[in-house]
Amino acid sequence: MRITDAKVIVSCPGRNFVTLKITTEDGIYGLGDATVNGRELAVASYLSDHVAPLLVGRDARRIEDTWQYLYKGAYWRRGPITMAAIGAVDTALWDIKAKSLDAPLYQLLGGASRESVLVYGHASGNDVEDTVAAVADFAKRGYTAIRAQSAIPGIPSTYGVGRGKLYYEPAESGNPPENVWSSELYLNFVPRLFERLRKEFGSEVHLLHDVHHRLTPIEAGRLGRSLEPYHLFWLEDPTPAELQEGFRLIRQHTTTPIAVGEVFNTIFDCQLLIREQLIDYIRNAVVHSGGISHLLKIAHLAELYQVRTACHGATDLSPVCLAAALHFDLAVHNFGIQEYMHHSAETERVFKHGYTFSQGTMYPGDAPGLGVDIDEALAAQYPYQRACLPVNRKLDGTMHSW
Ligand code: CS2
Ligand code: MG
Repeated sequence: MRITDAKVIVSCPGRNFVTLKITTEDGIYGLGDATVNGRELAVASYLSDHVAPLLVGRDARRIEDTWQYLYKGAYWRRGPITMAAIGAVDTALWDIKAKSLDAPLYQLLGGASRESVLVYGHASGNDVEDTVAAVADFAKRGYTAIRAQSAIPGIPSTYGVGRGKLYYEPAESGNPPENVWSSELYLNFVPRLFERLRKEFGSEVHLLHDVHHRLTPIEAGRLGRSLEPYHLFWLEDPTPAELQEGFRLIRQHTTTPIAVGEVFNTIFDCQLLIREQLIDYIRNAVVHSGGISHLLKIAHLAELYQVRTACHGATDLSPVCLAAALHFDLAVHNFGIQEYMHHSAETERVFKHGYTFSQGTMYPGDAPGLGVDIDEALAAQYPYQRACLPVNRKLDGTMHSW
């Protein structure tokens, strides 16, 4: 089954997406998401200029060999751009293989381990009561797991407070918007938010929160301990995770479950966190972590240490990535939860998919392959628009993690 074409489609239906389409001599084609928010053209060029010419003529069925060929063959290994490009190729080849066998992808990953996939939604508000109302709205929509983010009194802008009700798109056109941050104001505020949420919603609903890389390990330990009375489902990205051993400090101080990994791109970024059980959920995304093949290796390592998967699923990961994640989620034994942020109406028109949402869970569908397609003619009507993620500065102007 020779590859005859590998095409990169850059489109901006509501936000920028990079999609790889690999076609074989049999006419079967597969899709892979290659979107890295704010750095889309870097991946598009990596694919078009350096990878696509290597794919034409290769046997599309040789997924693992192609992965190793592109990973070891790059010499300069790892990193978000390289691994998103490899991830797109890998995902597209799995799509082709499943289509050629006339089976939904999850059937090739061991078959279904569950009936459907638990997902969480994103509620946010401009203050506590606004966030309570937003959580109530998601509960009404049938979500049983809800992430809650609120603006912080005294800080003019912060992560996770969406511009729309259903989804959160942080990238803005032009140069990076500048956000402002105060860990002290944040640490004093968040426990009040979750005390109020538990009072309103009781103990049943799963409540999640994303710190978004902004605390030191000891501050994260303090926050985790202060939130223990409200038994969060998880506290996400409590501290920048380049220093994996920093999480030992957090673990010493709190039993609040920890989720990390959306910015990771290989198993090496998280193998210490997993082996020492410093985290409870690993968040690598199909698109950013070398595709289905590498994500399976991460999941199987995590299974040994009772760490569960929780794939990143923000608006800036395309429906191609979400479809792949849902097949992965349905099959892996140690699945935890799937992030589900709605895409814009334009995105939904460009990417037709078979996945569905019902009562707080999702299902990938049973169409052969990923069950997702791209309308290339419609995609061409949405040209790329330069956009950047915000940057973040402390009150005194010092650069901080966004
Ligand atoms: C967030 C994302 O979904 C999440 O947990 O961390 O919104 C993240 O900020 C974006 O994907 C960045 O592009
Ligand atoms: Mg996050």
